[in-house]
This record gives sequence, structure tokens and C-alpha cells, in this order.
Amino acid sequence: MPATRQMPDVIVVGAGFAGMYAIYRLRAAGLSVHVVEAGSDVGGTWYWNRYPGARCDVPSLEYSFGFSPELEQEWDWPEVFSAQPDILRYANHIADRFDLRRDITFNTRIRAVDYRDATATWRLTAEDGRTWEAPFCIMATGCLSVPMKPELPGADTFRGRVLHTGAWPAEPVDLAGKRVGIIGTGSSGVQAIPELAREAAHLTVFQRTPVYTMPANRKAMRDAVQQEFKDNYRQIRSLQQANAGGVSNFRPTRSVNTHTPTTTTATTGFRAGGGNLLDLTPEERRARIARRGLGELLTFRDVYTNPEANDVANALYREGVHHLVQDPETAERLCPKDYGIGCKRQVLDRDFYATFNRDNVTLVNLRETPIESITPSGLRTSAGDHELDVLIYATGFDAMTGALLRANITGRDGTLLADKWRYGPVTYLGLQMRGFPNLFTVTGPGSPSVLCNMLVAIEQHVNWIADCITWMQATHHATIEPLDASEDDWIAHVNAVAEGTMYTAPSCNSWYLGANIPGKPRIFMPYVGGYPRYKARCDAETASNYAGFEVL
Ligand code: NA7
Repeated sequence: MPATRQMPDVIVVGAGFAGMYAIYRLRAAGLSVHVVEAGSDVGGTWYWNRYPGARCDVPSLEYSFGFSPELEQEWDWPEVFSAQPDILRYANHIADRFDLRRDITFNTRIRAVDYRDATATWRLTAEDGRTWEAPFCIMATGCLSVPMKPELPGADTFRGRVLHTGAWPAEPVDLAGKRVGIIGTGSSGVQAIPELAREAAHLTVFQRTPVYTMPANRKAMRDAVQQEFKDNYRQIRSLQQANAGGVSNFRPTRSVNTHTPTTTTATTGFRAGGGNLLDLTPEERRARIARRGLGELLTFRDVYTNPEANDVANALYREGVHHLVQDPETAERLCPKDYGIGCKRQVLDRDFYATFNRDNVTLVNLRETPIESITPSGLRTSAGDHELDVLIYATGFDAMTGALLRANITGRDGTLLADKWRYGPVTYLGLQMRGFPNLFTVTGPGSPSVLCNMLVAIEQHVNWIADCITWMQATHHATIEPLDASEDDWIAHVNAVAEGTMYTAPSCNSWYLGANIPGKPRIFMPYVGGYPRYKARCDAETASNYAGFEVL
């Protein structure tokens, strides 16, 4: 292959749903595009996160693209909330159907993204030295795509197998007869633990912070429900556009029970329509939970807004854990105590607590007995050694900014993104950064991103970017980047709307805030003001011919 091929209009990093839709949308706009992807195929998050139990926390019929009515009609989802293999099948179907792979170079990780001042072009450099160049560059690198692995003493000495949930092998992992340890009880750990316990001889769960987790909807898709969605997709897509979390809340008339309603503010699968918890007597609260399950706690509005209600809900949750877990000491260790419901992304599970009633599962509380080191034969805590054949890290991601910083982006006049973001991510609309002309991010920090149905957020961003590039070419402009004032005002607004929410409570340490990465600035990264408000702001920029940007 030649070192540099013919220059396309746009180069894209990443062939997850964002990069895939970028190919489709840019082609439709008459632009040429080339995508470079580290994996061997499409799918992004759903390509890498193949761990047992991996599943989406947004209903399948909502977590789907709306750009093609034909695609909507021909695709069938087997479950109400999809498992990873089905979402990856969907990604592959899209790649086949729209012939996307001919514009993708796979198995290629980008190590540098550089702006060339002389030519006003962006150059991608791969780890093997190959380069691609174009006037426009889109970083479609995902929000949860850089696995976080804590640096533990002795980690390299372990003789067994080491796995990370966020980079799980494609070939089956045989855990039969094995002593397996897993570090981490976030969404990934909580989804994987019941499955691992069923496979392994013994599973040891190393938990640092207990989690609030609610039972997931585990229903198979009913044909009548699926058909009703298919019959009403145009209405559903417009409802998504009007909803803060990018979900339609469409309720099929043919089966009220099959489709779990979704909140208006987040993608948890629960609807915050249950009134206020504090309006009920203690007996009424317990009766409601006994009747409808722990997930009912998520339906009370005041749980998210009133610290007193939040405390009551947290206490009721802990009572629930003690009902579900037989051993009182294990139950107590599993009870979250030092932060509240609603501060982190809601975790949904299948049989998480019941798993701790199994004979082959041990819970280790790392707050009582911290990890001292990894040893050749396992993991050592302050209380002693755990012998392991397999060690699994379910320790999360360097979220939202990780992939962008790891790409070593250098902008105009040698400006390093890492320097610009030293004190936290600064963007305009999570779409562009001053000093980085013609570089776009998809679902970047400062946009609704992970607080929104991702596929809705991706379509909106890619549409905006494609319209912007089309306008640039039609009006013979060479570069676009935000004005300083636009960035300053936007960041002030992003911070203002996050202020005072459960997300930013001092007791809350979530990946939304970067609190899971040692040394990362504590900034609430996604835009909490809601998708419609955000989209209106983006549309206003388009309508004003990009008044908040410097266009040359
Ligand atoms: P999360 O939600 O960041 O969870 C990571 C887990 O790993 C969490 O329990 C952490 O405990 C634990 N962790 C991290 N570092 C350590 C160390 N050094 N020692 C012990 N335990 C550790 O990541 P997930 O992959 O589960 O989920 C991420 C998102 O993906 C999720 O929200 C969904 O949107 C999909 P901690 O809480 O930091 O004490």
C-alpha cells in the first residue's frame, strides 16, 4: 500500500455506530470518506465488550437507527433489552446492507492526529506508520472505549489468564473448573458476575464500592409489540427528538406489559412517574416495594431531587438487599452506604444478589481488606491470599475524554489537546474545540452523549457535522472552529446545569466526573440540560451560518 492514498474529503477515526453512520451520511452528501478502526470489524463498544452477560440498558427498539425506514422494517430484535451479540449482529447487518466496509481500514490503531497548518489538513498516523490525510477529521472514538486497568503491584507476575471486560476476546473463554476472580462491581461486573458464577468452579468478587442495581427487564420480544413499533416508527422518532434522554416512551397498545417504560431524564428503563416517596407512610413505601420490587425506588421524583427522600430510598434499598442475600454479613457488605441512588449511571442486573447465595461465590470487601498485590498465583489482600486461575478486570473506562487524549491530537500552531484539556475538557457543544479547526468529535464531552440514547445522539451529531461540511464546501470556506467566547459560555452553561444535581453531589464519585481515574480533573463531562434543548442550540448554529464559530 502507498504511504498516503488519494485524499478523501473526510477522515474518521472509529467504526462503531458513529463512524458507520458517518460513512452513510457523508456519502449521501456527496462527500468521500475514509474510516480507520483499531478492531478487526465494525461495532465499537459492542465489538469490544463481549464479556458474558453484556447487555444494553436502553430498550432495543429505541436503541436503533432512525435514518433508514427500510432498515427499521427489516430488522427484528429478539429481546426487549438486547444482549451484546444481537447488537453486534445489527451493526454487521448495517455494514453489509450499506456496503460500509469498502471505506474502512481495519486492524489499525491511530497513534497521532495532527493539523498541518500549511495545507489546512488533518493527518492520521497509525501505529505502523501509515498515514491518511483530509481537510476534515471526525473523531468517532466512543465515550467508553479506553479500558481502565488499575496499576496493581505485581500485576505482571500473575501466571494465570488476565481479561478485561472492555476488551473481551472474540473466541469463547472456557472457565469450567477454573478459580476466577473479578475486580469491580460497576455495570460490567454486575452483568458478568451471575454468568461467571454459573461457569466457574469458584468465583471471588473483589468489591471496592457496593452498587445500587435494579432488576432488568428480561422479556423476550413479542411479535405484536415489534410490529406496533414498526407501524409507528416515524412518530417514535419524533418523540425521541422531544425527550430529554432521547427515548420515545412509546407504549404499545397491544402489550402494555412487554415494553418497559423509560424515564424522561435518563435511560434506566424506569419511569419517574411515581409521585414522591416522602408523601407515603413508611408502611406504604414498603408495601409498594414488596409489590413491585426494588426498581420502584427509581420511579419517585423526589429521590433524585430531595436529599431526605434520597436517604429514605437508600435505606429501603439496603433493607431489600438483606431480603435478597441470605448471609447477613455478605448482605451488609453489598449495601451501598456512602453515596446515594441517582449519582451514578443506573446499573441493571439479572440475578446479581441471588448469585451471592451460591456456594461457589465469595465476596471480598476491599474497603475492609484492600488489595496488596497481584501474585504469581492470584491476588493478595491485607487478609491473605486468593488462589486464582483467571483474573478479570471489570474496572471500567477512561470515559469520554480517554480515547481523544490517547489519540495524541495536535491542533493549529502545535497546540496539544492534552494541554488545552489539562484542567478538564473544553469544547463548544461537544462538537469542536478552538485551536482544532475542521476537527469534529461525536458525542464529545459537553454534549448529552451518555445521558442520551446513544444512537439518537450519534445521528444528530453526524447530521450536524455533515451539514456543516457541506455548507463549508458550498460557500468555499476552508476552516471552521469555535470562537473563544462560544466555548467559555458553553462550558459555563454545562457546569451550571449540572450544579445541584445528584450527579455532582460531593459524595458522588462516578466516571461521569472522571473520578474513577487517578489524577483526572473532577468535571461533570456530559451535558445534563436534555437532548431537545441541546439540539435546539446546535440547530441555531446551523441556521445562523455558524455565528458561534470562526469560519475562514
Ligand atoms: P465502572 O462503572 O466504572 O465500574 C468499575 C468498577 O471497578 C467499580 O466497581 C470500581 O470501584 C472498580 N474499580 C476500579 N478500580 C479499582 C481498583 N483499583 N480496585 C478495586 N476496584 C476498582 O465501569 P463498568 O465497566 O462497570 O461500567 C461503565 C459503563 O459501561 C456503565 O456505566 C454503562 O454505561 C456501560 P469504585 O466504584 O471505583 O470503588
